[in-house]
Amino acid sequence: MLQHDVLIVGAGLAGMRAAIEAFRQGVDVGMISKVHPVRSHSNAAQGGINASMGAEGTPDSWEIHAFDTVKGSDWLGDQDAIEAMCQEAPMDIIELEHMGVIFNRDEHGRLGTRNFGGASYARTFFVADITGQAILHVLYEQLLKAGMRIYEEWFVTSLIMEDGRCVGVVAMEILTGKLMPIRAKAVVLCTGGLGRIFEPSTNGLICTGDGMALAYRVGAPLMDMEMVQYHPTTLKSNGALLTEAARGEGAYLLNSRGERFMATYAPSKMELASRDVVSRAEQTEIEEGRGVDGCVLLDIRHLGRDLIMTRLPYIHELALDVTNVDITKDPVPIRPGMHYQMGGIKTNVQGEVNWGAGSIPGLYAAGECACVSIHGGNRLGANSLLETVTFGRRAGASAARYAKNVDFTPVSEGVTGRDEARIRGLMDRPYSADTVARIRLELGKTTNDNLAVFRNQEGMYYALNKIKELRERYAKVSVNDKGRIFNTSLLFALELDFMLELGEVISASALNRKESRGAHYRRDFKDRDDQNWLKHTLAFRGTEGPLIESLPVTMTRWPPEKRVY
Ligand code: FUM
Repeated sequence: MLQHDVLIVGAGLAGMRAAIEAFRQGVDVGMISKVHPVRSHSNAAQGGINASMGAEGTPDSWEIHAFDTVKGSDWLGDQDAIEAMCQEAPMDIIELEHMGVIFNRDEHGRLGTRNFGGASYARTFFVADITGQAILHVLYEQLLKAGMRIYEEWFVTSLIMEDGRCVGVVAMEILTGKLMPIRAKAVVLCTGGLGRIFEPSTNGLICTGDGMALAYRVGAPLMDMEMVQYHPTTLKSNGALLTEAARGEGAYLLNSRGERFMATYAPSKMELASRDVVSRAEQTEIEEGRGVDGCVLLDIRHLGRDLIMTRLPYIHELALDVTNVDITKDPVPIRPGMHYQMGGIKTNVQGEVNWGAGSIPGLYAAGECACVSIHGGNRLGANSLLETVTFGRRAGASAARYAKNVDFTPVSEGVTGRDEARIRGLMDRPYSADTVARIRLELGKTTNDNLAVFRNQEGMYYALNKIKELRERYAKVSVNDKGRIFNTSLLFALELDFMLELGEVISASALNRKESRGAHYRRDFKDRDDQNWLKHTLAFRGTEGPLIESLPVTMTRWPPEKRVY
């Protein structure tokens, strides 16, 4: 039987960083990914990665970075985790640089930074507007150097549990369609986000929430799943991201009257207020009739062609390809679009799946699929790459330490039986006119219409009920491609099962929180209510759907304040 001391599921930045750290601890590490590692969605991260290194001429410090993050989170982030990340960030960036990431340099040859939203000082390190891609490729080189086993294009269908501990995974080799158990002393979930539950989304088609669903199904709670980030600058036609770095470099947001409307909503930070604030401002302008064909305008022209082509070449190409707008010459229409899930599998700062009242020994999580919780109600741009690296490293180290102290648990080959039956069920059903693609699209439209920048009770109920209906339809749908070899229709069907369950968790968590905080803005409860709602949402899997509980927020040194930009 295949086995590893530590098995990492997911090969984006969190997964790669976890794998490198576990390998350094001297244990046998395997990594499994449903795509080739450098096709992981971290590849799409554009603007940069945050760390406060006390930039010359500023009083910036890790404490100010931490405070900005707490404020960005609307005081829902856990301050112990935020402190750990901001303190360790400089070391993590320097290590990436030493591994070979060619970060931008300033005119003195030192690592140079750019501004980003919600930050008091410029502390975002970057590689033009392809920062995620640059880091991902460098970490991949490290994995190749280490020579660890990478299961490319394998899809995990379930976690193997024994006496409440996670002892491996069942996975399908996509090439053959064969299901196999992989035994592991520790499993680290680093499977990224769930963006494609929404349509459109800035996320790649592969972002289907797999790890969150896998953990949820074995009893782990999903925390703060109502906190879904809409990025202020996405293209209308396909939802593609135009990086916040454009505004960091000085781009304006304009309404149909040519006004920089952020002056009304965030007079001191303007276009660089936090994302929830900017997205709500844009949506208000659009809804009140000051939009341009369902959008507002991002105007970069005044930055000049040289700067655009040096620092933002990728979005120049993207806007030209997708909308036929040359951003050196014309403003480009943009609007808020689904970008990131702040919530996820509840972990502690060591990456262990642990919620105080319970834990799953042997199971770890890091990156977007996890909720440690750095981002609380709203993530600051460029804190996600940082989170992947810092908490990927921490989770990899903890998993390796754990693995050194336990033995492998016997796992029978028959453990694949339940998943095999599930797959046979999908394949053996007679031809259905209803399709996986149709259900997925309806799911995406439902969430995007009802769980977006502005929410209300009626819309969220509608979403919850509609998703229940979609789950009933899913139970009757068939996979019409009956082969097992590289059957992407089967893969999409398995992903959709995860997505529908998570859509239900998002809707139920959102309905439960009766206040507005961060990205969760309710028109029927417009204010933040610290007295009743300064707490995390925990969703556990029940037989009839999510069971909602709560958990206190960890406060260290920053009590709640009014949040203005
Ligand atoms: O706008 C961006 O470049 C996105 C960065 C992020 O989500 O952190």
